[in-house]
Amino acid sequence: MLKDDILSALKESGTYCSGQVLCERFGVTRSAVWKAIAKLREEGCVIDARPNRGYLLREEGDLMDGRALSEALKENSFLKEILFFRTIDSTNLEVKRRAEKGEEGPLLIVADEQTAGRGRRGRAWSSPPGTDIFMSMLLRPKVHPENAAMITLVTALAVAGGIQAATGLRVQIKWPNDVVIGGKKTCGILTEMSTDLDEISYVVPGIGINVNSRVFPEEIAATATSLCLECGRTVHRVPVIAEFVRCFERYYGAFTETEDLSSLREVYESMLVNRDREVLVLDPKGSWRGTAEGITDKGELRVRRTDGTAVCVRSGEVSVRGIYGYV
Ligand code: BTX
Repeated sequence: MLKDDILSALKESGTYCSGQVLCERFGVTRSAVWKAIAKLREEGCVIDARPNRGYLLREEGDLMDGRALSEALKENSFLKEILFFRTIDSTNLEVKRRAEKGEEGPLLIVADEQTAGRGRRGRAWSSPPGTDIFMSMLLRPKVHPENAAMITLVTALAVAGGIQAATGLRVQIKWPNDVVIGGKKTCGILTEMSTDLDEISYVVPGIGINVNSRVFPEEIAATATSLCLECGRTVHRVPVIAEFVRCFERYYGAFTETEDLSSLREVYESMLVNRDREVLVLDPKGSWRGTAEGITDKGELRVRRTDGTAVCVRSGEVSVRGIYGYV
């Protein structure tokens, strides 16, 4: 892409680069160069333009492309394939289309923008271009379908671990699968599954991480945050993805070995934002309050009711809220 070539040329030069030189080097018109510069600015690059001197790259922003992703993940032995899309309807939909055609996986699809990003239960996931991470994996685990819901918790753990490793931020998990920083949502996970008789055909964990978004649609502005807002600087997406994959490989391996979370429970609980907090359990049969104590080996939330009895709450059947708000 011309804009990627121009960015490389500006980086190489380190000083002002004339528009004429760029036109000649890439065999394009001045207006094509100008359009590419405008696109780079849209993606967060800070570029000075001066008459007679040309363009100077002051700040790189965060560009993501397939080359950078493959390079960052070249040591990984878990994923058989990594694909990058500049724009797509939904990475979950693309993985499912490929799974239905018989692709084996493990496959990772990453997109810079989604035009139909999906949340759970038909909700939407805000997916603007140039700033955040939208990715999905194709997995074909040999576990009982009943245990597949735990993959969502494994994914949340890997996202939390990946963000922590890449940024140093203190990350927490709102059971079962929201990754939160400072009490606000920075990641959502949508896991979809297809079964064939009593066996899993495939599982698709889809992950949206707010990385460099600075403003959010009004309806989520109070509950959403991003890595950039929390760190106070632009965060590069590729290292976050690479650290996530590293963590995921380890945690997923531990899960598939025992088909439960026995070896991950401790680390999950250490990140659990609900732990020892009062929660409101939104059971369709009637909401009730209690104190969250931790999770079980099957990934249920252990909640102590006010009458002293302990109840294990399953994800998918109920949701949990903090009694004063989102967490
Ligand atoms: P969820 O149902 O838990 O969350 C959706 C709700 O979260 C929305 O109704 C809205 O209130 C809020 N929300 C929407 N966008 C954002 C955002 N960017 N940050 C914080 N809050 C938001 C969570 O569903 C599952 C999201 C999975 C998204 C990934 S992206 C890659 C993959 N492809 C795809 O289409 N979905 C997944």
